Amino acid sequence: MAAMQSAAVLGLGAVSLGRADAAERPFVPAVVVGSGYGSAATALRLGEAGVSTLVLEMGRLWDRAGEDGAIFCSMLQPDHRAMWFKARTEAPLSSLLWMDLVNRDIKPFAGVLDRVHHGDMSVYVGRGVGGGSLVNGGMAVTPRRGYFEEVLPRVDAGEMYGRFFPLANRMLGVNTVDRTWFEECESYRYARVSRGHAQRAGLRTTFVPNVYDFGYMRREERGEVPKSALSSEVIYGNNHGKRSLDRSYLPAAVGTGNVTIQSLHRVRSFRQEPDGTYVLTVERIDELGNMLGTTEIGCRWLFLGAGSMGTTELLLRARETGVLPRLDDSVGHGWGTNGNVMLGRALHSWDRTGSVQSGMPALGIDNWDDPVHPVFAEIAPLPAGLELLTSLSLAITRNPERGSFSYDPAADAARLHWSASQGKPSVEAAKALFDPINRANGTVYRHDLFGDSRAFEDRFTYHPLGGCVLGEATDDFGRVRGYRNLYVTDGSLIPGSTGVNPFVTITALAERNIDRVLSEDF
Ligand code: FAE
Repeated sequence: MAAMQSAAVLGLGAVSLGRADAAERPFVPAVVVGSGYGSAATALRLGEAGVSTLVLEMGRLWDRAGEDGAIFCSMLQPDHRAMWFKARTEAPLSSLLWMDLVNRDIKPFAGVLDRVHHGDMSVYVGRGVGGGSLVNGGMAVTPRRGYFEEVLPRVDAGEMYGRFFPLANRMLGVNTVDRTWFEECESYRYARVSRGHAQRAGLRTTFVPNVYDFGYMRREERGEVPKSALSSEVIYGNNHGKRSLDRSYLPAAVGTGNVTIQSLHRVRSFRQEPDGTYVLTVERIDELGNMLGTTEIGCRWLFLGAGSMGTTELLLRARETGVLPRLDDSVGHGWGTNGNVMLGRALHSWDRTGSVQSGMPALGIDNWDDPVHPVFAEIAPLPAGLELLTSLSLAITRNPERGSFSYDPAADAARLHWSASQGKPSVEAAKALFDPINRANGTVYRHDLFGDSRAFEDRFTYHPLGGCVLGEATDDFGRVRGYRNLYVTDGSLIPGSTGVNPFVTITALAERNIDRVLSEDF
């Protein structure tokens, strides 16, 4: 497989970023901020159209092996590579038997996973060239058409399901697990056990496609190739097997000859010049967080793909500091958690889940048709390397609550407003699904996994969505209202919920929007 190809293919350094005065200021036709799903799709299509494009990513390029010969560290032995400038890891499952056995002290570094704290809610995001694709579970789910139409009613669903979802799936390298192998392999025993429990409660499960190469995973199980998914790798990066964006869209974008990616470049702010061009203020940092300097870069077309949290902050700062006063009032609204709740159930001794668990989920409990509490629950691994007799789930629920952002001038940062009570609908829905599963199987919730005695963890999300909602803060194709040649191209366009894991939707929507923008605005 095309592993470890990133550095050369991504061809860094082709644009030299000079001093900050206008005469010397580098100018590129298009800038894309961030290098996650929306950005990667946008950069590729710009490059193919012959538009010289610079991608600015605040995280590092994950191309160099550490002293242990691996690019990423494993979940079981996290080190400085694990997290974005933290002194201690902040894993979603923070305790076992109420003991602080999971997290480790680490050296602050430009690591791959960030947990951004905002009062009662914290948000996990990927940092690096490839954004969330570096850390996520690879679950590549096309949402139900009916729900998609409800969430984004102004988007032509026929075109999405006929053209852009298939395109996104193809480009991302989505594949499905071989059913025969799934039924007999050791590494999905945990999923089969949970499926059995769901079925006993009369519930339906469904196979979930993934961008992890299932052929590679089978060879891992046979001991033929270095292990990744079967070696507790997920959330802090996968050394093999996963088709993250640095192995799909981004090399293709750079391969057009028109796209350059600069890592460790954090866009601080941007303004518009009287001639309508944009000037970005960009901080260059090193892997230890030292500031190397600030640079200005000019561009004609500016695409914001810094993720729901990053893009919303950039636009909010621009509006609230008076730099882009015509930005719509809806910027900073319509944010949601995709109804995320995590929970674990303690199983009987005969329900062994296995000490080797694939880090890439392949099954979900699909109860989205429930009229009161629709839930799509991913059967998640607990790859601790030992038998824990536990079934872990990440439930995606239909939570109507929405958060909003305000600008804090003292910190020059966006603050998310989301109160603990807003997680209640998610917890109720997860309970409505898993209480009957427990009853049917004589199992109970674990209360020792999330730092206190709660069974349902709704204080974090993996799926931040919204903040610059399509058709509100932007037009129906991501053009930011009030300003020409300024676009949003990431999860912030989606109003808080997709009903399934979101990256396929984010990618397909970005493909649709850039297709229209290239034909009308260039
Ligand atoms: P995203 O991928 O977050 O990329 C934004 C990029 O912009 C990042 O690389 C940032 O470092 C960068 N950035 C931010 N601010 C700046 C700035 N000021 N200057 C320069 N760069 C900046 O955005 N989704 C699924 O569909 N399936 C899964 O199995 C799944 N599992 C997940 C597991 C974990 C642990 C996590 C954290 C997420 C998971 N997700 C999953 C969510 C998915 O990764 C996420 O929805 C997408 O990555 C969001 O894509 P965006 O393009 O919006």
